[in-house]
Amino acid sequence: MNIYYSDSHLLHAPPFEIFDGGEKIPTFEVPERAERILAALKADPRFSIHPPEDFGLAPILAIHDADYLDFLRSAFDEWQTEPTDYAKTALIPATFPPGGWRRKPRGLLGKAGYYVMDLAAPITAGTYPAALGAANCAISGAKQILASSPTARGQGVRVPSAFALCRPPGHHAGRANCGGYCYINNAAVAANWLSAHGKVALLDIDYHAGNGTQDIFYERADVLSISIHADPDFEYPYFAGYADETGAGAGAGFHRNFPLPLGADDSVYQKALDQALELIQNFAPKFLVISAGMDIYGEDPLGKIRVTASGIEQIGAKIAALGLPTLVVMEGGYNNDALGTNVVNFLGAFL
Ligand code: SP5
Ligand code: ZN
Repeated sequence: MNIYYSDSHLLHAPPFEIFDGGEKIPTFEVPERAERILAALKADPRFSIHPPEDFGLAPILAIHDADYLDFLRSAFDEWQTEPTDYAKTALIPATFPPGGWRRKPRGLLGKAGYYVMDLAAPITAGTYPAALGAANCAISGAKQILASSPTARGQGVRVPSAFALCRPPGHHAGRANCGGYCYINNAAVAANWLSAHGKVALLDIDYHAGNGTQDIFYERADVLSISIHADPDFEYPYFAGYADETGAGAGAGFHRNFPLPLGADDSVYQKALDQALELIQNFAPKFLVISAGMDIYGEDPLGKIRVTASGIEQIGAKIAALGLPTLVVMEGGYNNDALGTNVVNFLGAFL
């Protein structure tokens, strides 16, 4: 399997995030995450590591708001020019518009409150190039599964799959927002890129609801987006990911959420997965994109559901059994000791 990975993720290493209770903590979303996954993949001859191709801004601007992207590009430098009495290493706004307030201020901190969803998406000097690198990894993987998808698949021809080792992750980034460690929605960029060549299903198995992906594809019928996650009534991102959110306009019926109770185990998880996979089968997409968060793992420091290591393997096996050209895109997962093994076990199912 081809793996797409860029060292550019190292440019993004925020020194802290603000956690529940206002606690300033070292961020969970660290470069070591990608390094651990890369090491595990390198140690296994079934995987070959490739640098991404540079696709420029067009495929990103196809799903993200141009002014938002420009904010991401320029925010850190613009912030540096403002006189303040505090150190400026990581931009985190402290004022956010409540529902219905849609003014976009011209000043930097006002724009930050407008575009940033929470206190877990610090913007540092290297955030933008790192996020671009991750998006290019996702598109590179998409390009590879497109190139190796036979128009009429013969017997015994292997179904293509690829893995984009994206960091920072993407699924909380909507059309015009960052949040939850995410800046550019890598999986959505890749899914949209593939949608020019046929219908796409995007299945998000990260522990947290994929609010960004939901936002981006909510009114589209050519991309079926499905997210299985901890119930947002009790868990981040709180304001999206509910079962009754099923798409709108032309996209009515083409988004689905499967909120799970906190403490859900393998059997609860697999039941939701079976329903999601049935929806995908009925949709009959040409391509499948997986937002693969490993924070569903029972021992994850941010997760409160209890999927086991073999459960993760089984999730991979069931998804692979769909027999679709599949791009797997890395999202969350914060148990660094287990991350490499969980990713390898998940990907192994596609080989
Ligand atoms: C990509 C991804 O997995 N982003 C996750 C971002 C989560 N950010 C805030 C989490 C705060 C949740 N607090 C619950 C306490 C759990 N011990
Ligand atoms: Zn997550």
